[in-house]
Amino acid sequence: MSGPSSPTADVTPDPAAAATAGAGSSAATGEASTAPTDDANTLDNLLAENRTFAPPESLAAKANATAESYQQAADDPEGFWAEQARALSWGRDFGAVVDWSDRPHARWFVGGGLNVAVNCVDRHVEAGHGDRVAIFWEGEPGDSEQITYSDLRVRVAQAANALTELGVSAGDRVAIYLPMIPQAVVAMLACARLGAAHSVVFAGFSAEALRSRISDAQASVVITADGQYRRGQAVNLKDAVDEAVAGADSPVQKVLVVRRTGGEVTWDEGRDVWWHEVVDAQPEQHEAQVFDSEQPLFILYTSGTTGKPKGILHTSGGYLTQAAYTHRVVFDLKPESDVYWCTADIGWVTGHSYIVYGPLANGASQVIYEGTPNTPDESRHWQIIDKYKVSIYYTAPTLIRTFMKWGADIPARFDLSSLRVLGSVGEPINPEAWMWYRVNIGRERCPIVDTWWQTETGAIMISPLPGVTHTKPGSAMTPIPGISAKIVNDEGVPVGHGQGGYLVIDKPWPSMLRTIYGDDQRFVDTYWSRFADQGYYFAGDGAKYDDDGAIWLLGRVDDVMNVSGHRISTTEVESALVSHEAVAEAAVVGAADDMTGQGIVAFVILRGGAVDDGDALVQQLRNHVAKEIGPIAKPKRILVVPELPKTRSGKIMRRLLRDIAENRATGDATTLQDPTVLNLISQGLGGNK
Ligand code: 6R9
Repeated sequence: MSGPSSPTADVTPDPAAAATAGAGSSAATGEASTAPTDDANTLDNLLAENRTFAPPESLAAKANATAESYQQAADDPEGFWAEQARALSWGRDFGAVVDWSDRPHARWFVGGGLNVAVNCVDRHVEAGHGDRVAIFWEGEPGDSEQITYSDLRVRVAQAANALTELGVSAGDRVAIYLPMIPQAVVAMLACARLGAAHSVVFAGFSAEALRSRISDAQASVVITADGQYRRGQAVNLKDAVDEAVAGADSPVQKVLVVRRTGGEVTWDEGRDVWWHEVVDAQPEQHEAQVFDSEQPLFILYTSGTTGKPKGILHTSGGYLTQAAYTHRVVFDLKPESDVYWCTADIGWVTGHSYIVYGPLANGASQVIYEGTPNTPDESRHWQIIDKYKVSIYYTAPTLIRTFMKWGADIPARFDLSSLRVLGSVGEPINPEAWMWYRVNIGRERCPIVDTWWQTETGAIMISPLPGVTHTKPGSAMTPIPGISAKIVNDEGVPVGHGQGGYLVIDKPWPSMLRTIYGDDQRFVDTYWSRFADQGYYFAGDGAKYDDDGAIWLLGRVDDVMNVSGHRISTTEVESALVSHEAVAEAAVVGAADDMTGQGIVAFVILRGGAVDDGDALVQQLRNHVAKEIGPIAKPKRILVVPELPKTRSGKIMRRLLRDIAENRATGDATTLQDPTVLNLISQGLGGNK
């Protein structure tokens, strides 16, 4: 593993040029113990937040977690995790709980064997819960379906048989590009059942994004649909798959297509097969094999600080243990009586861990909704909660802020009395949104769990426990039992209460990523070299302890933006812009945005000869980014400038661009190679919006 002096420019903030993307930047500026100038107001506001809320007594009395578990887990972490692992069904018992001898490569539940799909489905049927509804599925146009655990068992067995017929076997990679329909869950579980790793690609991503992910994972089969419903419209999906497969540097043998919208599709006779033809005809039984605890379960691509997305690899035993455990204690799940709903898409890690693996491993009944929250109108979520008597609701701050904008009178018209626990994930939740959520959705009865974690951590790491922990609006509070995290300064030394720095995880955890698929060196460099001396995992987030030692997350300290809870790298958007013929150079920053957390602002220098015809060009560039990456990465604003501010070593000083994007006086510019460029930029912007 590389030493502390190895190049880590991709994640190590340059003290001068850092603090580009996060909401807070004490860590990034290296001023770990003092509030940074840029964000002093935000920090002061956060730390002046002293409201606390006790867990409701009725919930505390019957909670799945206890206050003692923190100490028990700290005293004997391996014993604690072994106990959590034993809540699963193992086909072959494990020996050592964790092998950390080859750090930073961990192996969990060493030598153990299990089948993840059997744990999520078959064992509930065998335990007599076959008639329990696993999925209350709600389609966007209003169609719906109830799938019991017995139904799910049959569907997964049939899909596993079909995939076998299409040539998939253990160790293969299968790309899944599907909307939020039951087949998405079935497809993931069928891969897991066969020991094949799935790579789910968000169906809102472009053909180009799908192509690069198919190539990187060397997927042999793609599972998709003819189309999907979005905001009341049926839109084609299959075309993007055809384009992606044609350009992919991977031998894709088969494309399995679910008929969802019934729209026209082009068909490749030798390659394409309909789901309803090959899956529905399969036998309803499938013999499941036991796979090693470290069998790859999935690859999920996430934005890094360099252009190429990172294929985060998760394996089986440890991942499932922590996904199931956290789902049980953080949401206080009672599988016999709760109706759980996580509003994420399965294209994101939250959908993997808290729609598919955690809830199903726990035998939960859950709602899965296909569409957007304002179709047919802005009350759709409250209608669904009322209809299915949802008791646990897990969503993202960006959506909560959208609901705030739409108005409290909309949820007020619905019976939300079934709710008992509310969750938040994806980005820091501002205290105003937290309070709005508590008052207008939770009706001041429901604890809010603000859950911090990442694609890389696989499962929740920092969160209150709803029956145990006091909560504060905007704080993720403390690491859950079994997890050890710290806030450290630039030198890796833990900071005290009231101080800020970098968030690190100082002990291995079961659902930790095992590597970056196909690029183990990047795994070591990105996460383990910043604090190599201490052996800490570097999460890339800034954080602060308040005077009670509660943790407040302050956003990214690297060049990753967080737009509506989705990670998008500045470099990725810059590369997309520069790939347009009119653009010579581009710099992208995330600027604070009331609605989406951060909005993407791009500064572009045009090539000689390119004409700045204002709005038309800007629109063209925005569409170009949407085509290259996906609509989610469309810059909110694009500013054409004559120069970009750079340091002597040629690094773009995004911090200064962020000042401009957020309409502030620009901060310290003394390390600029050419201090006059800021004037040039400001003058140039005079005519721009
Ligand atoms: C689960 C997920 C991870 C990044 C993470 C952080 C931000 C997520 C948060 C939060 C503050 C929370 N983040 N949850 N920040 N409070 N409760 O979102 O994974 O897409 O990989 O994003 O999201 O910055 O580093 P992922």
